[in-house]
Amino acid sequence: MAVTPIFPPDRVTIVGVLNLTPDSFSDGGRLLRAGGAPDLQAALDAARALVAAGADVLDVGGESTRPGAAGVPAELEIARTRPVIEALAKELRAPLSIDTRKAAVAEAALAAGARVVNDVSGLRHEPALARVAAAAGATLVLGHLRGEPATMQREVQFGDVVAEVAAELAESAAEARAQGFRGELVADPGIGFGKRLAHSLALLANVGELRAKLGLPVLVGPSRKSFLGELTGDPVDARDLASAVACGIAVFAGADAVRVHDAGAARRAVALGAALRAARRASA
Ligand code: HH2
Repeated sequence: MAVTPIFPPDRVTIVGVLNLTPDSFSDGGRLLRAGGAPDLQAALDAARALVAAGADVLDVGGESTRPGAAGVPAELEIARTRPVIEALAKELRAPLSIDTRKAAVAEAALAAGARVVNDVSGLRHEPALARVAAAAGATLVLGHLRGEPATMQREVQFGDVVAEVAAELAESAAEARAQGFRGELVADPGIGFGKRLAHSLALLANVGELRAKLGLPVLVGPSRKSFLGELTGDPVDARDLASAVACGIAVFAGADAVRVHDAGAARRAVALGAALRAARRASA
C-alpha cells in the first residue's frame, strides 16, 4: 500500500517551529518552565496557534543550532521534547517532526508519535539516525551543514555554492540509502548554516536548480535568520515580514516546503509564490 507523503509534490508544505530550548536565537525559553522542564500547556497552545495559522507539520526541537550554540546531551534533548511530542500526538492531527542530529533523540520522539526526523547535519553528525528513521517508517529531512553549529560560521568557503551544496546533499541522501532508508526524503540547503549572506541568497534564488539536481523535494528555512537582518536592518524579533517574503520568493523559485515561526504570514506569501509559479508554467 502506498504511504501518503507528508511533503506531497502538488502543494507547498508549511512547517511550523516549536522550540523547547532556553537559547534558540529568536524564540528561546518561551515554552520552558523556570526549572527548564517543558511547559506542556504553553507548548500545546503554541502548537494549536501554528496549525490554526496554516502550519501543516510541527517541528519540535530541544537543542539550538544557532551559530556558536553549544550542543546539549541527548538525555536533556529527550527530556525537553518527548513529553511535548506525546501530548501533541494525542491532541493534534498535524504530523510532528523532531529537529535533532541524534539517533537516540529521534528514536524517543518517533516512539512518542513523531513522523518526521529533521536532521540539520544531513547525517554527518550521526549516520545511524537514518536507520532509526527507516525502522519507524518516518520521513527524513536532510539539511546541509559543514562542521558543527558551534564553529560553522568561522571558515565559510564556497566556489559555486549551489553546485557544492547539491553535491553534499546528494552524499547525505546516498548515506541515508546506504543505511537502509527507503522512505520519503526531503533536502534542505541549510540557510544560514555555515553560509554568508551571498550564499543564503544564491541558495534561495536557485532552489529550483537544487531541486532538479537532487530529484528530491526541497525545504527551506530562512525564518528570522541573520541574513535577513543584514539586508533589512531588522532585529530578530521584527523579521517575520522579510521571512514571509523570502518564503514566497523561494516557493516561486521552486521550493516545496518552508520552515517558519510565523505560519500565518508564511501561508499568505506561499500562496502568492505558488500561484505565480503555476502562472509562469502555464504561460511558458
Ligand atoms: N533552521 C534552524 C533549525 N532547524 N531545520 C531545517 N530543516 N532547516 C532550517 O533552516 C533550520 C532547521 C534554526 O532555526 P531555529 O530553530 O529558529 O533556531 P535554533 O536553532 O536557535 O533553535
